[in-house]
Amino acid sequence: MNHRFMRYALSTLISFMLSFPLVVHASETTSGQDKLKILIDTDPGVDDAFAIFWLMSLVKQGFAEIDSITTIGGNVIPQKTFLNASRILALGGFAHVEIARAARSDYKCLGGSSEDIFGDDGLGGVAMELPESSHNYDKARKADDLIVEKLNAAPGEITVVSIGPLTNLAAAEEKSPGILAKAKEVVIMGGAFRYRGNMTSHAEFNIHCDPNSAQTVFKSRNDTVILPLDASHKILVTEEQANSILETNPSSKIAQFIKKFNSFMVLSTLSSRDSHGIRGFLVHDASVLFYLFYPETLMNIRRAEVNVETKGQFSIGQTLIGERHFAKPEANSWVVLDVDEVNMSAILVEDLKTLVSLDGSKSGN
Ligand SMILES: [Ca+2]
Repeated sequence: MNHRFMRYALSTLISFMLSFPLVVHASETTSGQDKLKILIDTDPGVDDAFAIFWLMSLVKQGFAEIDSITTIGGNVIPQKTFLNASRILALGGFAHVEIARAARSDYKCLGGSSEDIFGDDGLGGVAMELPESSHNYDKARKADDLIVEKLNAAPGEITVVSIGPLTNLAAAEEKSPGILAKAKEVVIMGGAFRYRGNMTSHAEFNIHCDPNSAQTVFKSRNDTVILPLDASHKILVTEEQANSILETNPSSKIAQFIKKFNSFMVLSTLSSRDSHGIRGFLVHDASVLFYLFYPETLMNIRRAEVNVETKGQFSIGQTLIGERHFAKPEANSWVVLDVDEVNMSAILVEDLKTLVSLDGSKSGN
């Protein structure tokens, strides 16, 4: 064997080895270590349901793991959000995931709940059509207990994603000061900075619901990530896109519910004049997952000292960024103020198509 042939054989072998990873599907490259372990704090809520469906897709593609779910009253009362979370998990085949009940079951949202937007059941009137709940509200652990135990057991490993009022996270922080700093990250959908509020002119729903808890959470660590209405009001799933998801697998129950949720929310969103007249549904809660899995879609991220107005006569629940040029050793957050909405919408729809294409459930409905 001459040297020229040996060099050729060696270079061919190296080229083959280098090219091999390029033909492996992305999900197959994700080791268990790379998966994000996620605790979701939620008040389902149709946009919560969309965020959870999307997360299910990311789990099934090998990118994430749902560690547990904590529920809080918000869009509807705590007993209903707990039940809704359980039914949504059952639909996606995640009934084994633990769900905690609200840390404060007597808590009431400051401005009342959102039946006018999401329907009496919080899920556009179709909650009872979802699979039966396999979790028991009365026997479930309280959210603050679960959060404290989980973060103490695995410091720095669990990403806490909040897509509801911040009551549970604040209750955990009050029970065990410093506990939220043990999360890998705390990522929150909430607030409105340069964009109008959706509860009042100045306040976003999740923060307005429980402004004191929001302030406690923002003060709990110095790197909270906030996806406010400034970002989320651009994330739209249109009627046409919901149809395309259903067409991907018409027999999938998940696809059928996505279509039902979308149909309900299109009308609700039009009536609240939030979608520029487009027949689409604003999926605010999904915004947190763009930060975690598709950060290239975030266009304007501000380091900021964020505070919540907890006493204002007209501005309670408003989120504020310190703007004057004085030193800010108390900067506590990263705030996303603008996004690439065209690609966000396309990404979300494609991942939902992946979920429904993997869904073996059948329904005659
Ligand atoms: Ca929510």
